Amino acid sequence: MTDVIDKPTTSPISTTRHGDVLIVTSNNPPVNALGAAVRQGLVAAIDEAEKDDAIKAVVIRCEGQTFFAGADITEFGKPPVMPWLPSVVDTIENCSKPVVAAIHGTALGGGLEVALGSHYRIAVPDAKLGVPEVKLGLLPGAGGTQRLPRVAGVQKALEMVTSGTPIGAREAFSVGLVDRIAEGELLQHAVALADEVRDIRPLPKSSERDEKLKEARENPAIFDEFRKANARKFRGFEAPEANIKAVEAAVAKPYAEGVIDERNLFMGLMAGTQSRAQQYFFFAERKAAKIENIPENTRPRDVKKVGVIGAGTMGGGISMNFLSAGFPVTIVEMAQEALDRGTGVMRKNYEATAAKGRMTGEQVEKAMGLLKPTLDFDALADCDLIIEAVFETMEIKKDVFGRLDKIAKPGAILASNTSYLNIDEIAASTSRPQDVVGLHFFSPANVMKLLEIVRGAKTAPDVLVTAMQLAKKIRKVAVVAGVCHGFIGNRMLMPRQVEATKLLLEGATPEQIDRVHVEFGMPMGPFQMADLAGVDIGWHRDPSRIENIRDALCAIDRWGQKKGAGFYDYDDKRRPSPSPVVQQIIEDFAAKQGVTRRDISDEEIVERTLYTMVNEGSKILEEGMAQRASDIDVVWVYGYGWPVYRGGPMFWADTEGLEKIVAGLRNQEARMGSDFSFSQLLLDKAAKGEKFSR
Ligand code: 3H9
Repeated sequence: MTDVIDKPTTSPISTTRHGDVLIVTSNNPPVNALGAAVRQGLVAAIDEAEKDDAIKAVVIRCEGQTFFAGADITEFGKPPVMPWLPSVVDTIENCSKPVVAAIHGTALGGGLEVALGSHYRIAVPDAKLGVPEVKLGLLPGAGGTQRLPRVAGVQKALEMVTSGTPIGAREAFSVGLVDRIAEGELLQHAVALADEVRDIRPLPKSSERDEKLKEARENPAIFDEFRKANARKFRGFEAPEANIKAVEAAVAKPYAEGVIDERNLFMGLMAGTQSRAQQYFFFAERKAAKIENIPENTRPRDVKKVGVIGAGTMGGGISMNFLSAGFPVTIVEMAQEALDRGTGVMRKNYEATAAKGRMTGEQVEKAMGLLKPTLDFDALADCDLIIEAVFETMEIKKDVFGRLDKIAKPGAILASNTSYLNIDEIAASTSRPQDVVGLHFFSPANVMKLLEIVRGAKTAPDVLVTAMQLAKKIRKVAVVAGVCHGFIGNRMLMPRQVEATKLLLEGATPEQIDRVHVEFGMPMGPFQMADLAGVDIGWHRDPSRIENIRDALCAIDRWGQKKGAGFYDYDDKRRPSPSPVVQQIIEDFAAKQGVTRRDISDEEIVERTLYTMVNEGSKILEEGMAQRASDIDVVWVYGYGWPVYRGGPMFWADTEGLEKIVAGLRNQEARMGSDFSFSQLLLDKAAKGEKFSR
């Protein structure tokens, strides 16, 4: 198309003309966030269209990878700069000439609100539209909660605002959120649409529509039904309820009043700790991808083929990640039976995903077709990345790496999935320690988003960069950890476990400790987790050797949910109930060890299980085992279900106040005895009034 450039501009918003259509283009990389300059530019562009009689219609579009991806989150918490987004969207809607939003990439949050303010929306087929504010602890605050239900219907709006998950352009078209799909060149189609509608009056304004509100007006019970159906998902979060209330206002009140409710609810969320935590976490996740102390422009190695050693639960899950991302995987086992069992489980997992409609049969076959199961270790010779997922014993790992050293091609990355062991020691059993790295997946490895990349003393920079890039390809969130026992996540789990077990002896029950953790927002407490994972994990398998409560449970077959009994009793639907047997075992142990049982307060549980984790996190940080405090938070949110509305353990400690954490730990210091020692960094930061997060 030939356009006449009207005026050069340093603003991210420029205007050009195509006939009598004014094309307004945003160029604000990387994601066209709606920062102050963009907002000012948009208002100026609409003003330009209003003032010029020759202009009959307007198209708003973006350069780069995406349509506006929302408000500029970096502006949150800073003094507001006018015009604010709600009035920009109103200005667009009130334009006396039709405005067409031309959407590619992702129209998210404020971006979708700009599109909703426009009179028409046209999108390319692979565009995505959504309101992810809820993930930042917010709601769409530029009229989105009021316009979206009017345009897409109340039910769809409720789903979108509370899940934050975007929908594809075709679905958006089917619910009326998009008026047209542009098959071909977007701008051309957008201008054609603008031409087509230039004379249609009155202009269709989203805020004035209400035919899609009728059903909910007649049946307001849908809101409580929606709340009930999603109660589990929303547990602990403030933003979903505020989003529902805002949509409820859209239905119950005239638009002008509904937007006031939206504003008040938005401000309430913005002032709260949860939204601060969730916004912090948004950036934490992105920061985690940045690897420190490596030369800039380090190029990744080429990885086309992946090898996995071990077809057990971990090896199978790890392989599935790569198969799903289109990598051929060679999986090696020692016995045919184990190999068949492993590949059978992988197929079953894929088929279960397909049964839920999240994969097609064709995709299942495609993924399984990329798998090469074999008993021949030498078949790994042509793999670019080989991940070992064998038994967690140093001797076995060393043996595997020694063998790999002999057969792997030069430059192949040799990775261990160890969850505790020393990567440097493993690397030393090869002649190429620079190629060795830890890739610690979390179980179930095909589901859990977290990947700890363990950086050995000699791991080459390009190996780290490759691992980080691969993590993205297999849709994991990766965090770099140093070599220490348990790395970041499991290392912090240890003090929690030690104190939780001691608390049992001192008078707490598994139910009380788990309740405190669940009320805090964790998906489950330490004993529920033990029952789920298996109480027998790491057990010495000698029923006559009973040294602690776990040994005692294992000796009588209480291995957890899989045996119908662990710290809890389970019925045939796996519903837990407190176990008198376990209670007796605990009391007997306490008596044997001379521990006087007493009432334990919930506060003590928090101080001894959660504050100790913060202390351990601080040690990890001061030893340089994590690159930054926010990486520790990413590990805990993605690896262990720490509630994201508390930001992660280190951010949470900041919100509690580090002085309070130190005081709480001092309260418990004597009881914790030699199991506990203070992190100097924590003490120093508390004394100086500093925080972990900056
Ligand atoms: C909102 O709209 C509120 C309104 O309703 C009401 C207001 C009154 N702002 O993710 P990536 C940065 S709330 C500032 O790696 P991708 C990001 O930090 C907003 N910066 O790329 C990163 O920086 P760096 C609702 C942002 O291709 C870089 O861009 N919208 C923003 O994997 C690349 O990001 C959202 O919540 C932003 N809004 O994914 C959408 N977005 O390179 C949030 C990104 O320095 N964004 N950055 O690390 C996303 O979901 C993804 O970024 C997106 C691209 C899918 C767009």
